[in-house]
Amino acid sequence: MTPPRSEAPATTFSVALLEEFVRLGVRDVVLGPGSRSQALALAAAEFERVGRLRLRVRIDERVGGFLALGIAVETVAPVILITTSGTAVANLHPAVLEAHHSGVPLIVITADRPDSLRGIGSNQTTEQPGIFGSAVRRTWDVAPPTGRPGETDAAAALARDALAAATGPVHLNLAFAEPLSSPFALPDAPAKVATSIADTLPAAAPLPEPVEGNAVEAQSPSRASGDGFSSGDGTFPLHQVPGTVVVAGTLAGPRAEEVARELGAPLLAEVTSGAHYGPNLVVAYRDLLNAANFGDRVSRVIVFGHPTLSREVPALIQRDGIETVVVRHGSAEDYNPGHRVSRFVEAVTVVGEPEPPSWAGRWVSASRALIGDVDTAPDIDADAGAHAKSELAAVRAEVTRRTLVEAVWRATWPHDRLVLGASRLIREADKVLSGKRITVHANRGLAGIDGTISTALGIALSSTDRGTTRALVGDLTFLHDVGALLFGEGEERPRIQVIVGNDGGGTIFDALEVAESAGPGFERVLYTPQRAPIEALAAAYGWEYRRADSRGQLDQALTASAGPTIVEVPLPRR
Ligand SMILES: Cc1ncc(C[n+]2csc(CCOP(=O)(O)OP(=O)(O)O)c2C)c(N)n1
Ligand SMILES: [Mg+2]
Repeated sequence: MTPPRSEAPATTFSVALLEEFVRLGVRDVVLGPGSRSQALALAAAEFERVGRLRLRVRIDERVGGFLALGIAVETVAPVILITTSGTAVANLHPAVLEAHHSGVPLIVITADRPDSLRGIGSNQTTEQPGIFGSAVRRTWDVAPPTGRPGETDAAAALARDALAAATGPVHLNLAFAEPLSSPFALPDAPAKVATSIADTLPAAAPLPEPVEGNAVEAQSPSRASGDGFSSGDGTFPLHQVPGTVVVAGTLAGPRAEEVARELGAPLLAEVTSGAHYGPNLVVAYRDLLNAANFGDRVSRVIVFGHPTLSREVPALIQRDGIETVVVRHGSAEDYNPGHRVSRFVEAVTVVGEPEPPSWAGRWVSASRALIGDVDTAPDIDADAGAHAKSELAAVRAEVTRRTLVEAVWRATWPHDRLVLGASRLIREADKVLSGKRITVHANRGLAGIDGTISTALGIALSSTDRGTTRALVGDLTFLHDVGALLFGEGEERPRIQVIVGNDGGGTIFDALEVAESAGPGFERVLYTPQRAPIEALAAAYGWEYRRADSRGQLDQALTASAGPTIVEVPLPRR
């Protein structure tokens, strides 16, 4: 479709750019308000009006950045993020870094002043090209459109180039000169849209030359490569080696579980791996890696995804005599503890017979024995009165970290989504939760406590499974991203519960050795105590609020609500 002509070249260019992104299958845009980016923002609003894009508007660009990240994670497709110039751009940096380390495609479009107005103290003008350093796969700094012939083709070519480069975040810095926009309208009839990005992305065909403008190539991340990497289709054959274990970190996905089964290997899968299920799952992998006849029998480790939740896994890989094969998963850096990984491969196939079932079986039963069950199972021989009494006691019991993560896990089904914030609760979850095939996400690229509610909102807004998204976070993680609770008038309010384990500060630091010896300064600078009234915050931002003091109240709260709800769970510090 030829984009409508408009009087402002800024608008004509912006419409042509979005038109091409939409044609190629991009469906989601997140933006923050601003004057310099008005042509892009108004164009995005118009594409949404005619049903060709979904648009989310957030006033805080840090929130918008993580919201876009959550949408991209859930839809497995690139998301456009639009901001004005100045500090607005810098507010995207945390989400860009997380996207870079996790390989999440974000198309960051920042508005800027023309070159002639840069470097002379113009209002809201800083050095934007290159601001994200090597955290973006590629950067373009594009001169302002002037209305000369061929500019809309250049805009379309830029969109194609950007999408082709978006294996993680990319940065389009677009200069705009006055007039910054002019009115225009798209035809009402919705154009035929592609159903999936895979249907529309240009295949291996040669891509057009980069658009005229100043393309700043970002340093490409270093990629170690393995020796002897093999077969023509890029798949590495895994032969049977006694003592093999499969490790699955964040973003590993179901292939890790399959390979563990095909090899007959214990599956040491983190709770966020997307492979935390199946007959070979070993929940108590930390303990067993340090136990005689288990950890010391390991000879080979196959790693999927990015393991971050234990010290034992990187320690294992650094032991003498261990061979490690890492299957890449699209992140910026290869996982390589102590530089001891023997091979990096793109994919694996299992060759030959699995190990005897006793190898994985021993790990699985030892793990079950170690984890046990905190839920006191009712004794069927006991009389009815005693049974009722013990059930009542369980319902009234205080919530602990373990019962909190177990209750959230129980309440979550395949059509739901679970987002785990960084800090203690995710570690507790990883230590005790049994296998269940549900979708779990955590920002483990850099494991920041920032942006967790925003990310969860992005996931909740994009999930088409009509379930509930639950974000389980600590109190500091909640307060860090409290601005994400703001829904502007008319912005969609998804089915989401933010469950806050409130222990009054950062209790993860209590586990540091220094906690024993440090003076009173420890409380101030590490624990960072807080007593913010979460109920009042919920009221201020228009969220439903529930407080769960007991396990019974928690179970009720987790299954009760439909709209955005905060569930506060007081937790003891120790
Ligand atoms: C953006 C960012 N700042 C600081 C940190 C360091 N950090 C890790 S955990 C944590 C405390 C988290 O406290 P809370 O969310 O209450 O969880 P708790 O440990 O109490 O369960 C901090 C500050 C981080 N990971 N990310
Ligand atoms: Mg806390």
